[in-house]
Amino acid sequence: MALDPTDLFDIRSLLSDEERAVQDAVARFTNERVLPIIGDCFEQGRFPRELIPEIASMGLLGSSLPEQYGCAGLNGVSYGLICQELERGDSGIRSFVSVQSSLCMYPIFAYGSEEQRQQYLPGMARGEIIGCFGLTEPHGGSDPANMKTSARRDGGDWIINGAKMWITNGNVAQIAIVWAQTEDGIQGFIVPTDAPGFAAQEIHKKMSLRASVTSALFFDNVRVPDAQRLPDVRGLKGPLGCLTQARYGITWGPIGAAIACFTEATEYAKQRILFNRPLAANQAVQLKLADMARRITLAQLLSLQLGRLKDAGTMQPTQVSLAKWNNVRMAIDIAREARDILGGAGITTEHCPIRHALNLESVITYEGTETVHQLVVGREVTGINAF
Ligand code: TGC
Ligand code: FAD
Repeated sequence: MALDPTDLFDIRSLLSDEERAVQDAVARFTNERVLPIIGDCFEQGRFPRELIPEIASMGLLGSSLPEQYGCAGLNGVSYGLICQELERGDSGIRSFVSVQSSLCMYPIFAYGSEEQRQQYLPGMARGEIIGCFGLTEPHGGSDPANMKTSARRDGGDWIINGAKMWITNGNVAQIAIVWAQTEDGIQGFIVPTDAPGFAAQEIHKKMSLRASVTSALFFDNVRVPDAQRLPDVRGLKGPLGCLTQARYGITWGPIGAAIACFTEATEYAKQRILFNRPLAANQAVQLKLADMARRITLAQLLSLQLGRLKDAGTMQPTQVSLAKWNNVRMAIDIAREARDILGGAGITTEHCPIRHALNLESVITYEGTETVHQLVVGREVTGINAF
C-alpha cells in the first residue's frame, strides 16, 4: 500500500479520535478560508481580520484552557495540530492564534486573579477582545532581563513608561500584556490599549509575516489600577513561562509550512517536463524531495513526543528549545529548497514556498532566535551558561 508522502510514519495513527477530528476541522478551515485569500493578503500586507470570528467559533483561541472560561479544554497535542494546520496556510494566521492563546490568555489564566480570568478570558475566547504581548524592547529582544520599561507605584495605581518593539497584533489589540520592571522585579500588567499615554505604531516595509500586524508600543505615563496587575508571578519566569507555551506551539506550526512547500514542490516536479522527462525523474531532484520527507517525519515525531510530555506535565523548556530550533530550521530549509525546485515560478505568491520561506525568517527569530535555543541546549548538555 502506498504511504502518504506527508505522513510516512503514519503518525496520524498515534492520535486519538478527538485529536484527528481537531486536525481535520482546522485543515478544512485552512483549505477553504485561508488558502484562497492568503497570497493576496501577503502581497497587500493585510492581516485577514475577517477570519477572527470563525477562528473563535471553532474554539481555536485559548483552546487548551478550561471550558469554565468559555474555552475548548483541548489537550496540548490538539493545540499543536491546530498550529500545524494553520501554519500550513500561513505563519501569520498561526501567529495570531499563538499570541492570543499562549501569550495573552495563558498569563491571565496562570498568573491572573479569578476576577481577571472572568473579566477577560470568555471575551478573548470569542475573539471579541484581542490581546498583544509586550516583552521585546528596541535595544535587544534576546536579553529581556535588561528591561527598561518600568512601572512605578502611585497610590492604588501603577504608572508605566517605556517602549516595546516588534509586537504582533499591536494595532489590532484591545489589551496588551505588558512586562515592566518594578521595585519588586519584573511584573505583568493588563493594559487597555485605549488608556491615555498608550500608543501603537504599525511597522511597515516588512518582507516577512506580511499577513500579520506587527507594531511598536509606547507608554507615556500610562496609569493602570493595581487590579490590572497580574498578581501571581514576579520575575522573568513570568514572561518566559508564557514563551514556553507559545514556543511549544511553534514547534508544530512550521511542520505545516514545510508540508505545504514539500507538497507543492513534489507536484510541480512531477509535472514539469525538462530534457524530455519529468523533473522528478532526476536523481538530484528525488534526493531533495526524499530529504524533505525525512526531515518532516523527524519533526513530526519530535513534536508529537513533546506534546505527549506536555500533556503528561513533564515537558521541560530545554526540550521545547531543541524542538523549536530543529523544526523551524527544517521548515526554512525546505521552503528555500522548494522555491528553487519551482524555478522562476517560485518567486511569485502564486506558489507558496517563497511566502513560507519569507515568513519563516521571522519564525526563526521570534520566540527566541535559533542561536538562543542552541545556547539553551548547550547549557543543558555542558552545565555551563554561555549567555
Ligand atoms: P534565567 O535568568 O536563568 O531564568 C529566569 C527565571 O525564569 C525561569 N525560566 C523559565 N521558565 C519557564 N520557561 C522557560 N523557558 C524558562 N527559562 C527560564 C528560570 O527557572 C528562572 O526562574 P527563577 O524562579 O529561578 O527566577 O533566564 P535564562 O538564562 O534561562 O534566560 C536567558 C534566555 C536568553 C534563554 C532568555 O532570556 C530568553 O529566552 N531570551 C529570548 C527572549 C524571547 O524569546 N523573546 C520572545 C518575545 S515574544 C515573541 O517573540 C512573540 S512572537 C509571537 C508570534 O507572532 O508568534
Ligand atoms: P537581538 O536580540 O538584537 O539579536 C540579534 C542577533 O544576535 C540574533 O542573530 C541573535 O541570535 C544574536 N545573539 C543574541 N545573543 C547572542 C549570544 N549570546 N551569542 C550569539 N549570538 C547572539 N516580541 C514580543 O515581545 N512580542 C511579540 O508579539 C513579538 N512578535 C514579533 C513578530 C515579528 C514578526 C518579529 C520579527 C519579532 C517579534 N517579536 C515579538 C520580537 C522577537 O522576539 C525578537 O525579534 C527576538 O527575540 C530577537 O530580538 P532582537 O530582534 O532584538 O534581536
